[in-house]
Amino acid sequence: MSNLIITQGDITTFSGDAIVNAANPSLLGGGGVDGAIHRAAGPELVKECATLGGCETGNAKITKGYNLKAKFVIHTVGPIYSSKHSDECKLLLESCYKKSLELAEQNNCKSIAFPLISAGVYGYPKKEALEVAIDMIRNYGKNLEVQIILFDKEICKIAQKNFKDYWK
Ligand code: AR6
Repeated sequence: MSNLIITQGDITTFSGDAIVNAANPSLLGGGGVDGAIHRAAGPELVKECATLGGCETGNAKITKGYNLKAKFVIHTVGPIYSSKHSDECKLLLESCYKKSLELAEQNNCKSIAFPLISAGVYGYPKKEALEVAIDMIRNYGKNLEVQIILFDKEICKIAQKNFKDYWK
């Protein structure tokens, strides 16, 4: 049995130790999964985020989960995809997963859920984004129960077709 499952759903309903947010460098909220997480967590979340001094691309910062079922939110900032700089984008996306998993372990998390970072507004190719997520979680998330929670039907189809061993 793997400690990783890929499933369809809304990450804001995850009840476990931590959910990861695909944030922007301000950490002050936005659209997509970021907007959904802030709406579900309530206004205390942005207040704590405002004390963190932002976050660089490829890095991650942790807050409490407030009204969410998850204890923590780990905010990470994925790269804005550019095909001219695809190698650099990949390194930055890898770093998002590594830093997020490290923060989860440092905070004694046992379970964590990820959205598909950078695969929405930031334009990272969806299949490649899934490959990076799976590789990094397999390498750095060995002590955690991990879910990748997909929202977008097109990405679900890609996952079912290419990564069916993890699909649930
Ligand atoms: N649960 C799980 N996944 C979701 C949810 C949800 N409730 N809502 C959307 N997604 P995006 P990015 C998926 O655009 O590409 C924000 O404005 C979505 O279908 O949220 O990293 C930030 O503030 C997609 O597959 O994040 C930044 O400015 C995935 O989450 C910027 O967007 C990521 O899409 C970050 O862009």
